[in-house]
This record gives sequence, structure tokens and C-alpha cells, in this order.
Amino acid sequence: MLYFSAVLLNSFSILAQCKLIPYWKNIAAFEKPLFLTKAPGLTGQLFVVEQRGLIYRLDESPETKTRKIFLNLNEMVSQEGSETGLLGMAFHPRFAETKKFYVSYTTGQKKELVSHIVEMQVSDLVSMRVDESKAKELISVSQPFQNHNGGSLLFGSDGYLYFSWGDGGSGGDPLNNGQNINSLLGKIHRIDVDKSESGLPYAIPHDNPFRGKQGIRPEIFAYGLRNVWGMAFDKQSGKLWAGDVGQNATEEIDVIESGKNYGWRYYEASAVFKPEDPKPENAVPPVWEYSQKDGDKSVTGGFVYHGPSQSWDGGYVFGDFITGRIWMFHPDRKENKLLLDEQSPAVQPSCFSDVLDGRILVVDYTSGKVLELVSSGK
Ligand SMILES: [Ca+2]
Repeated sequence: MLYFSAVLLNSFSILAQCKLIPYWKNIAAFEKPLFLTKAPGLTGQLFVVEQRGLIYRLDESPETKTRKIFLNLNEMVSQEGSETGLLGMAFHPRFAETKKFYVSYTTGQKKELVSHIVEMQVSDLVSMRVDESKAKELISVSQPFQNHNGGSLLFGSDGYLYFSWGDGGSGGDPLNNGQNINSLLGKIHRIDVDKSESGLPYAIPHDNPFRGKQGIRPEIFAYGLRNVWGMAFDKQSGKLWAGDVGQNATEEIDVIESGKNYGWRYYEASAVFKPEDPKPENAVPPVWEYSQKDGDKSVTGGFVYHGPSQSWDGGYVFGDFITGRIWMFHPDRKENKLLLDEQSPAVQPSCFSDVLDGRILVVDYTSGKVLELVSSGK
């Protein structure tokens, strides 16, 4: 499998067919941007999340010249460590009615590092002023090490909030959090933010896989994950896709299903990583994986494209944060095409966003720009 994917990668590198162009022509670079999204019911506006704790709101027109600070958590969030800070946001699916949104961030550092999921609210849709008195922490977890904090969050069409937390960090998951179903680390979770139960500020969806099971955290939706970065639902099939960052050898793409075990740390992608551990009989292998041998080291999960480009339709676009290579995996024919090879200067994709229908926007951590991936012929 590893050999096969490496051969495929090489054979397609000559076919790299795309380029990146700036999306906003008149907007200054963001500082370490991690995410780009929009709010349901609020047309024409986009939101850019910076790791240092700022969220900007700006018009989606490529010609726009201004951006406004929507939220500033700079004083609150961790500023040390490359994987800490403000890591993600998601608007409530009925934002126009509830005025609620959710942020994922870390506070503190080293032994005091904590990951949080917090509900926030705006006072009205015109001023979009965040009413900080309404901020409410939903759930948090202590992080034993500085890295692998995950942080992606999004709503499903079921109305539930999904979020990822990494395995707690260090290397090789020393605490084996991925396989520990009484730990919130190394997981994707699913909660109902519209209800509360048992003294929690949220409820456990009735069909969460471990609801009511002794000794298992009921928030868990899927486990055996190392450090999921980049999750998206396929708007047509409803499948949840995720990139799970590898250890020393292989990066993986998973299709996440309720209650499934994705193998880490017994497996790194489809190879055995920790043979002395008990073998999980139920582990689900990745739908795609790629070797780190060509310098790639950290997958950024993307999304399944649906739009006017026939050659892209149904393909899952994703990239590597270290090399900046961008691929499209076609699940129906198990084919992975290189869309963009390493660039000079390097591009570090932190997010692939489908906020604009039929387009592929790429957030570049290094340049601080939001870019659009287009065919070279354009
Ligand atoms: Ca896995």
C-alpha cells in the first residue's frame, strides 16, 4: 500500500495542473490564519480565524478593501507552541435565529494547557457585536503535552456539533489516549448544543454510539485518531471526511463513521505502529494514505468538491502542510491526482474551504493569504 501510493504520487507529479491565485486582491495578509468559514443566513460575508485569537469578518467580494475584527481572544488564548491558540470556529446552523457560534481554542501552556469548546453569541445580526456576557464553556480537556490539540469543529446536517481533539501529544501517543474510550483525547466528538442534560451545558445525541455505556465517554463519535486537522461533510453523500496527521511514516484520510475505531496507536494509517499493544480487531483503515518519504509530513484535510469542474466533481481536495502539495482523491476510482506540486516560496495550506460554491479556497498559513486553486489554463 505504501509503495503503491508513492508510485502513484511520482507518476502524477508531471500532471500537476493547477495554480494558486490570491482571492482578495486588496486585503492585507492575515497572521497565521487557520480557518475560513461563513455564517448560515448571513449572505456575502466570510470569517477568517487567526491562531493568535482574532477572527475577521469581511465581504466575500474579491474586490473588498476592508476587514473588521469580529472577535478578539488574543489575551485569552495560548500564544506559545505551534499547535495552540484559536484553532477553529463554527456558526450555529440556525445562526440567523440563535445568533450563536462556537470556538475551539487552548489556554495556558505546558502542564496547564487546556482545550476548550465555547459557545458565544452576537447581540444582533446588523452590528454583529459579540456579547461577551453570553459566553458559555461547553466542554474542556487538559492537554498532557503541548502538541496534538486538534481543534476542528463543524456542524453536521443532523444539527449536532462535531469536534476533534488530538491524542494529547508528545510522540507515539505515550498515554495511549487514542484507544482509551474513557478519554476525550484522540477522538472526534458529537454533542447537541441545543439541549442540556445531567447538569451538562449540552446533551448527548440519542444515537451517539456510546451513549449509556458504562466507562465510555458518551460524547465520543469516533476514536483511534492521532490528530485530526480538517474535517468536512460531503454536501451530497453526507459522509464525514477527515485528515489525520501521521507519526513518522504515513499521513491518512479517513471517512468517519459513528462508533468506529481508526486504529491509532496500534496502527499508523494501515501499517502496524505499536505491535506490542493488543491488536484492535475492529480498526478501520484510511480511505487514502500517503508516505512521508518525499518530505510530506502533515496532512490538512479538505473537502469533497461539487461544482462546475467535471474533472474535479466528487473528488476530495486536500494537502500537506509541510510541502504544500495539493492533491485530489477520487474515491470512486481510488485515484489520487497531484493538483499542485511544491511551490517556491512554500505554501502551507492550513484549511481548504468550500464556503464559495464550486470553488476551492486555500488558506495559506505562511503568507497569510486566502488563495484560490484554479486550473493553470485560467
Ligand atoms: Ca488511523
